Amino acid sequence: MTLINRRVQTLDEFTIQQMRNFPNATGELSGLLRDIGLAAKRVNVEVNKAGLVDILGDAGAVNVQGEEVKKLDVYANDQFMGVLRHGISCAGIGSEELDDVVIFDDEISNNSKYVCLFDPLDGSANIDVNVSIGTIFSVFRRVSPVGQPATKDDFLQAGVKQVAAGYVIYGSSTILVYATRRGVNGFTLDPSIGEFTLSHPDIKCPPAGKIYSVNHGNFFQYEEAVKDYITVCQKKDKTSGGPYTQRYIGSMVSDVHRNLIKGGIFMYPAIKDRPEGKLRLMYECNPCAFILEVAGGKATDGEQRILDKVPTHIHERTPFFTGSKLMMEELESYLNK
Ligand code: AHM
Ligand code: MG
Repeated sequence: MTLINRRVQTLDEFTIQQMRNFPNATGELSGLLRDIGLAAKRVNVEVNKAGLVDILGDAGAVNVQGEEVKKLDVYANDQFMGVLRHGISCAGIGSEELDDVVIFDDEISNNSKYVCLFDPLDGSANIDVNVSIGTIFSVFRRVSPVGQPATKDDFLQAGVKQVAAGYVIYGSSTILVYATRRGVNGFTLDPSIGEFTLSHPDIKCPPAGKIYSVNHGNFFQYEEAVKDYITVCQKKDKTSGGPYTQRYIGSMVSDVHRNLIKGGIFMYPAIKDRPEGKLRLMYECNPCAFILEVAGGKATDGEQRILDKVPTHIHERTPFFTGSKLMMEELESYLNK
Protein backbone atom coordinates (compact mmCIF):
# COMPACT_ATOMS: atom_id res chain seq x y z
CA MET A 1 0.00 0.00 0.00
CA THR A 2 1.35 3.45 -0.90
CA LEU A 3 0.90 6.03 1.83
CA ILE A 4 0.47 9.72 1.05
CA ASN A 5 3.66 11.61 1.84
CA ARG A 6 2.60 14.18 4.45
CA ARG A 7 5.56 16.38 3.65
CA VAL A 8 3.51 17.24 0.59
CA GLN A 9 1.66 20.52 1.04
CA THR A 10 -1.32 21.14 -1.22
CA LEU A 11 -2.34 24.52 -2.61
CA ASP A 12 -5.35 24.59 -0.27
CA GLU A 13 -3.27 23.74 2.81
CA PHE A 14 -0.72 26.38 1.87
CA THR A 15 -3.22 29.20 1.35
CA ILE A 16 -5.06 28.35 4.58
CA GLN A 17 -1.77 28.31 6.47
CA GLN A 18 -0.84 31.70 4.97
CA MET A 19 -4.24 33.05 6.01
CA ARG A 20 -3.53 32.23 9.66
CA ASN A 21 -0.94 35.03 9.59
CA PHE A 22 -3.82 37.49 9.25
CA PRO A 23 -6.22 37.25 12.19
CA ASN A 24 -8.90 39.25 10.34
CA ALA A 25 -8.70 37.27 7.10
CA THR A 26 -12.02 35.89 5.90
CA GLY A 27 -10.59 33.12 3.73
CA GLU A 28 -12.02 34.66 0.56
CA LEU A 29 -8.65 34.88 -1.18
CA SER A 30 -7.88 31.24 -0.33
CA GLY A 31 -11.28 30.36 -1.77
CA LEU A 32 -10.57 32.30 -4.92
CA LEU A 33 -7.23 30.54 -5.43
CA ARG A 34 -8.89 27.19 -4.81
CA ASP A 35 -11.49 28.04 -7.49
CA ILE A 36 -8.74 29.03 -9.93
CA GLY A 37 -6.89 25.79 -9.18
CA LEU A 38 -10.07 23.82 -9.86
CA ALA A 39 -10.68 25.49 -13.24
CA ALA A 40 -6.99 24.97 -14.11
CA LYS A 41 -7.29 21.24 -13.48
CA ARG A 42 -10.26 21.03 -15.84
CA VAL A 43 -8.46 23.04 -18.53
CA ASN A 44 -5.39 20.86 -18.07
CA VAL A 45 -7.40 17.75 -18.95
CA GLU A 46 -8.66 19.34 -22.16
CA VAL A 47 -5.27 20.82 -23.13
CA ASN A 48 -3.80 17.32 -22.86
CA LYS A 49 -6.35 16.16 -25.42
CA ALA A 50 -5.64 19.01 -27.85
CA GLY A 51 -3.96 16.74 -30.42
CA LEU A 52 -7.09 14.58 -30.59
CA VAL A 53 -9.11 17.38 -32.12
CA ASP A 54 -9.58 15.51 -35.40
CA ILE A 55 -10.90 12.53 -33.48
CA LEU A 56 -13.05 14.45 -31.04
CA GLY A 57 -14.36 16.87 -33.65
CA ASP A 58 -13.56 20.41 -34.77
CA ALA A 59 -14.65 23.51 -32.91
CA GLY A 60 -18.29 24.17 -33.61
CA ALA A 61 -19.09 20.50 -34.26
CA VAL A 62 -21.10 18.33 -31.88
CA ASN A 63 -19.13 15.53 -30.16
CA VAL A 64 -20.28 12.01 -29.39
CA GLN A 65 -21.70 13.10 -26.03
CA GLY A 66 -23.90 15.55 -27.90
CA GLU A 67 -21.91 18.54 -26.59
CA GLU A 68 -20.66 21.32 -28.79
CA VAL A 69 -16.87 21.12 -29.24
CA LYS A 70 -15.34 24.44 -28.27
CA LYS A 71 -12.06 26.04 -29.17
CA LEU A 72 -9.74 25.53 -26.21
CA ASP A 73 -9.46 29.22 -25.42
CA VAL A 74 -13.24 29.53 -25.31
CA TYR A 75 -13.44 26.36 -23.20
CA ALA A 76 -10.82 27.74 -20.78
CA ASN A 77 -12.66 31.04 -20.55
CA ASP A 78 -15.93 29.26 -19.73
CA GLN A 79 -14.26 27.15 -17.03
CA PHE A 80 -12.65 30.10 -15.25
CA MET A 81 -15.73 32.26 -15.57
CA GLY A 82 -18.01 29.43 -14.39
CA VAL A 83 -15.96 28.51 -11.37
CA LEU A 84 -15.58 32.14 -10.28
CA ARG A 85 -19.26 32.91 -10.88
CA HIS A 86 -20.35 29.99 -8.72
CA GLY A 87 -17.71 30.45 -6.03
CA ILE A 88 -18.15 32.81 -3.08
CA SER A 89 -15.09 35.03 -3.54
CA CYS A 90 -15.46 36.93 -6.80
CA ALA A 91 -17.80 39.80 -7.66
CA GLY A 92 -16.95 39.94 -11.37
CA ILE A 93 -14.41 39.15 -14.05
CA GLY A 94 -12.65 40.57 -17.09
CA SER A 95 -11.18 38.26 -19.73
CA GLU A 96 -9.25 38.46 -22.98
CA GLU A 97 -12.08 36.40 -24.50
CA LEU A 98 -14.86 38.81 -23.48
CA ASP A 99 -15.52 42.28 -24.89
CA ASP A 100 -16.46 43.76 -21.54
CA VAL A 101 -16.29 42.94 -17.85
CA VAL A 102 -18.93 40.58 -16.45
CA ILE A 103 -20.44 41.56 -13.11
CA PHE A 104 -21.91 38.60 -11.20
CA ASP A 105 -24.94 40.42 -9.87
CA ASP A 106 -26.28 37.97 -7.28
CA GLU A 107 -26.45 38.12 -3.49
CA ILE A 108 -23.30 36.08 -2.80
CA SER A 109 -21.16 37.73 -5.49
CA ASN A 110 -22.27 41.24 -4.48
CA ASN A 111 -20.86 40.47 -1.04
CA SER A 112 -17.52 39.27 -2.40
CA LYS A 113 -14.40 41.40 -1.92
CA TYR A 114 -12.50 40.61 -5.10
CA VAL A 115 -12.63 40.93 -8.86
CA CYS A 116 -10.45 38.89 -11.18
CA LEU A 117 -9.01 39.47 -14.67
CA PHE A 118 -7.55 36.68 -16.74
CA ASP A 119 -6.15 35.56 -20.06
CA PRO A 120 -7.70 32.08 -20.18
CA LEU A 121 -5.18 30.59 -22.63
CA ASP A 122 -2.10 32.65 -23.35
CA GLY A 123 -0.04 31.56 -26.34
CA SER A 124 -3.09 30.03 -28.01
CA ALA A 125 -1.29 30.00 -31.37
CA ASN A 126 0.85 27.23 -29.83
CA ILE A 127 -2.05 24.92 -28.92
CA ASP A 128 -1.95 22.94 -32.13
CA VAL A 129 1.78 22.26 -31.95
CA ASN A 130 2.14 20.82 -28.43
CA VAL A 131 3.99 23.83 -27.05
CA SER A 132 3.39 25.06 -23.48
CA ILE A 133 0.54 27.49 -23.02
CA GLY A 134 -0.96 28.98 -19.90
CA THR A 135 -3.59 30.91 -17.99
CA ILE A 136 -2.66 34.27 -16.42
CA PHE A 137 -4.72 35.93 -13.68
CA SER A 138 -4.84 39.11 -11.64
CA VAL A 139 -6.86 39.79 -8.49
CA PHE A 140 -7.94 43.21 -7.20
CA ARG A 141 -9.81 44.14 -4.03
CA ARG A 142 -12.95 46.07 -5.00
CA VAL A 143 -13.06 49.83 -4.53
CA SER A 144 -16.89 49.89 -4.72
CA PRO A 145 -18.86 49.11 -1.56
CA VAL A 146 -19.33 45.42 -0.78
CA GLY A 147 -23.02 44.49 -0.76
CA GLN A 148 -23.66 46.08 -4.17
CA PRO A 149 -22.76 44.87 -7.67
CA ALA A 150 -19.11 45.47 -8.62
CA THR A 151 -18.38 48.34 -11.01
CA LYS A 152 -15.91 49.02 -13.86
CA ASP A 153 -13.76 51.05 -11.44
CA ASP A 154 -13.06 47.88 -9.46
CA PHE A 155 -11.17 46.58 -12.51
CA LEU A 156 -9.51 49.75 -13.77
CA GLN A 157 -6.94 49.98 -10.99
CA ALA A 158 -3.18 50.32 -11.36
CA GLY A 159 -1.32 47.00 -11.14
CA VAL A 160 0.35 48.05 -7.90
CA LYS A 161 -3.05 47.53 -6.26
CA GLN A 162 -3.16 43.82 -7.13
CA VAL A 163 -3.77 41.63 -4.09
CA ALA A 164 -2.58 38.51 -5.86
CA ALA A 165 -1.52 37.47 -9.34
CA GLY A 166 -0.47 34.24 -10.93
CA TYR A 167 -0.36 31.90 -13.84
CA VAL A 168 -0.78 28.24 -14.69
CA ILE A 169 1.43 26.60 -17.32
CA TYR A 170 0.17 23.51 -19.10
CA GLY A 171 3.56 22.15 -20.07
CA SER A 172 5.78 19.13 -19.54
CA SER A 173 4.15 19.28 -16.14
CA THR A 174 1.41 21.64 -15.02
CA ILE A 175 2.45 24.33 -12.58
CA LEU A 176 0.50 27.05 -10.82
CA VAL A 177 2.59 30.00 -9.65
CA TYR A 178 1.01 32.75 -7.59
CA ALA A 179 2.23 35.81 -5.76
CA THR A 180 0.91 37.92 -2.95
CA ARG A 181 2.93 40.70 -1.41
CA ARG A 182 4.35 38.04 0.96
CA GLY A 183 6.08 36.04 -1.79
CA VAL A 184 5.89 33.91 -4.90
CA ASN A 185 5.23 30.17 -4.67
CA GLY A 186 4.88 27.44 -7.29
CA PHE A 187 2.68 24.33 -7.08
CA THR A 188 3.07 21.43 -9.48
CA LEU A 189 0.02 19.33 -10.31
CA ASP A 190 0.51 15.79 -9.02
CA PRO A 191 -1.71 13.82 -11.40
CA SER A 192 -1.69 10.78 -9.11
CA ILE A 193 -3.69 12.65 -6.44
CA GLY A 194 -5.10 15.46 -8.62
CA GLU A 195 -3.67 18.18 -6.35
CA PHE A 196 -1.39 21.15 -6.89
CA THR A 197 1.45 20.58 -4.41
CA LEU A 198 4.08 23.04 -3.26
CA SER A 199 7.16 22.43 -5.41
CA HIS A 200 8.79 25.89 -5.72
CA PRO A 201 8.59 27.64 -2.32
CA ASP A 202 9.49 31.33 -2.08
CA ILE A 203 10.67 31.83 -5.67
CA LYS A 204 13.32 34.53 -6.16
CA CYS A 205 14.33 35.70 -9.62
CA PRO A 206 18.14 35.56 -9.96
CA PRO A 207 19.42 39.16 -10.19
CA ALA A 208 21.14 38.35 -13.49
CA GLY A 209 20.84 35.62 -16.07
CA LYS A 210 22.00 34.73 -19.55
CA ILE A 211 18.70 34.49 -21.43
CA TYR A 212 17.02 37.21 -23.48
CA SER A 213 13.61 36.60 -25.03
CA VAL A 214 12.31 38.73 -27.88
CA ASN A 215 10.76 38.23 -31.31
CA HIS A 216 13.83 38.77 -33.50
CA GLY A 217 11.64 38.81 -36.60
CA ASN A 218 10.47 42.27 -35.56
CA PHE A 219 14.03 43.57 -34.99
CA PHE A 220 14.00 46.25 -37.69
CA GLN A 221 10.68 47.59 -36.41
CA TYR A 222 11.98 48.30 -32.90
CA GLU A 223 13.12 51.74 -31.79
CA GLU A 224 16.89 52.39 -31.88
CA ALA A 225 17.44 52.05 -28.12
CA VAL A 226 15.82 48.59 -28.09
CA LYS A 227 17.89 47.53 -31.12
CA ASP A 228 21.03 48.76 -29.36
CA TYR A 229 20.23 46.72 -26.25
CA ILE A 230 19.47 43.57 -28.27
CA THR A 231 22.76 44.03 -30.11
CA VAL A 232 24.54 44.29 -26.76
CA CYS A 233 22.88 41.00 -25.72
CA GLN A 234 24.27 39.38 -28.88
CA LYS A 235 27.76 40.72 -28.26
CA LYS A 236 28.06 39.57 -24.63
CA ASP A 237 31.11 37.46 -23.95
CA LYS A 238 32.71 36.08 -20.81
CA THR A 239 34.15 39.45 -19.84
CA SER A 240 30.70 41.14 -19.95
CA GLY A 241 28.62 38.43 -18.24
CA GLY A 242 27.83 36.41 -21.36
CA PRO A 243 27.49 34.76 -23.67
CA TYR A 244 23.72 35.23 -23.69
CA THR A 245 21.24 32.81 -25.22
CA GLN A 246 18.13 33.85 -27.13
CA ARG A 247 15.00 31.88 -26.15
CA TYR A 248 11.52 32.77 -27.42
CA ILE A 249 8.68 30.27 -27.10
CA GLY A 250 5.94 32.65 -28.23
CA SER A 251 3.83 31.92 -25.15
CA MET A 252 4.73 34.83 -22.90
CA VAL A 253 3.70 32.97 -19.80
CA SER A 254 6.22 30.20 -20.52
CA ASP A 255 8.99 32.60 -21.50
CA VAL A 256 8.44 34.66 -18.36
CA HIS A 257 8.31 31.56 -16.14
CA ARG A 258 11.62 30.23 -17.47
CA ASN A 259 13.27 33.61 -16.99
CA LEU A 260 11.81 33.94 -13.49
CA ILE A 261 13.39 30.63 -12.46
CA LYS A 262 16.67 30.82 -14.41
CA GLY A 263 17.22 34.57 -14.66
CA GLY A 264 16.69 36.45 -17.90
CA ILE A 265 14.85 39.26 -19.64
CA PHE A 266 11.64 39.15 -21.70
CA MET A 267 10.74 41.93 -24.14
CA TYR A 268 7.71 42.71 -26.28
CA PRO A 269 8.57 46.26 -27.40
CA ALA A 270 6.49 48.68 -29.44
CA ILE A 271 6.83 48.06 -33.17
CA LYS A 272 6.37 50.56 -36.01
CA ASP A 273 2.86 49.38 -36.92
CA ARG A 274 1.89 48.84 -33.30
CA PRO A 275 3.19 51.69 -31.14
CA GLU A 276 1.25 50.35 -28.15
CA GLY A 277 2.87 46.88 -28.49
CA LYS A 278 0.90 43.64 -28.57
CA LEU A 279 0.51 42.45 -25.02
CA ARG A 280 -2.42 43.38 -22.79
CA LEU A 281 -1.75 45.37 -19.65
CA MET A 282 -4.46 44.07 -17.38
CA TYR A 283 -4.33 40.30 -17.73
CA GLU A 284 -0.91 39.65 -19.28
CA CYS A 285 1.59 42.31 -18.19
CA ASN A 286 0.25 43.40 -14.77
CA PRO A 287 0.18 39.91 -13.27
CA CYS A 288 3.62 39.02 -14.65
CA ALA A 289 5.03 42.37 -13.49
CA PHE A 290 3.62 41.82 -9.99
CA ILE A 291 5.11 38.32 -9.76
CA LEU A 292 8.49 39.47 -11.07
CA GLU A 293 8.66 42.42 -8.67
CA VAL A 294 7.71 40.33 -5.64
CA ALA A 295 10.44 37.87 -6.73
CA GLY A 296 13.02 40.69 -6.88
CA GLY A 297 12.90 41.51 -10.60
CA LYS A 298 11.56 44.53 -12.49
CA ALA A 299 8.97 45.36 -15.16
CA THR A 300 8.50 48.48 -17.30
CA ASP A 301 6.86 49.69 -20.51
CA GLY A 302 10.16 51.36 -21.44
CA GLU A 303 9.18 54.66 -19.83
CA GLN A 304 7.44 53.81 -16.58
CA ARG A 305 6.93 50.96 -14.14
CA ILE A 306 4.16 48.67 -15.45
CA LEU A 307 2.50 48.50 -12.02
CA ASP A 308 2.06 52.30 -11.92
CA LYS A 309 0.11 52.48 -15.17
CA VAL A 310 -3.51 53.48 -14.62
CA PRO A 311 -5.61 51.67 -17.23
CA THR A 312 -8.36 53.37 -19.20
CA HIS A 313 -9.91 50.18 -20.59
CA ILE A 314 -9.53 46.52 -19.77
CA HIS A 315 -8.07 45.45 -23.12
CA GLU A 316 -5.38 48.14 -23.16
CA ARG A 317 -2.04 47.12 -24.72
CA THR A 318 1.44 48.13 -23.64
CA PRO A 319 5.08 47.57 -24.60
CA PHE A 320 6.51 45.18 -22.00
CA PHE A 321 9.96 44.49 -20.60
CA THR A 322 10.44 42.29 -17.53
CA GLY A 323 13.08 40.15 -15.89
CA SER A 324 16.12 39.98 -13.67
CA LYS A 325 16.93 43.21 -11.86
CA LEU A 326 20.44 43.81 -13.21
CA MET A 327 19.49 42.93 -16.78
CA MET A 328 16.52 45.29 -16.59
CA GLU A 329 18.79 48.04 -15.28
CA GLU A 330 21.15 47.57 -18.20
CA LEU A 331 18.20 47.74 -20.63
CA GLU A 332 16.96 50.91 -18.90
CA SER A 333 20.37 52.51 -19.33
CA TYR A 334 19.78 52.28 -23.10
CA LEU A 335 16.12 53.28 -23.02
CA ASN A 336 16.88 56.37 -20.93
CA LYS A 337 19.67 57.64 -23.18
P1 AHM B 1 -2.37 35.54 -27.22
O1 AHM B 1 -2.90 36.06 -25.92
O2 AHM B 1 -3.35 35.77 -28.35
O3 AHM B 1 -1.93 34.14 -27.14
O4 AHM B 1 -1.12 36.48 -27.64
C1 AHM B 1 -0.10 36.75 -26.74
C2 AHM B 1 1.14 36.04 -27.14
C3 AHM B 1 2.16 35.98 -26.05
O5 AHM B 1 1.99 34.85 -25.26
C4 AHM B 1 3.46 35.93 -26.80
O6 AHM B 1 4.54 36.42 -26.07
C5 AHM B 1 3.17 36.79 -28.00
O7 AHM B 1 1.77 36.73 -28.20
C6 AHM B 1 3.87 36.31 -29.23
O8 AHM B 1 3.63 37.21 -30.26
P2 AHM B 1 4.55 37.28 -31.57
O9 AHM B 1 4.23 36.05 -32.34
O10 AHM B 1 4.14 38.54 -32.25
O11 AHM B 1 5.99 37.30 -31.12
MG1 MG C 1 -2.41 36.18 -24.19
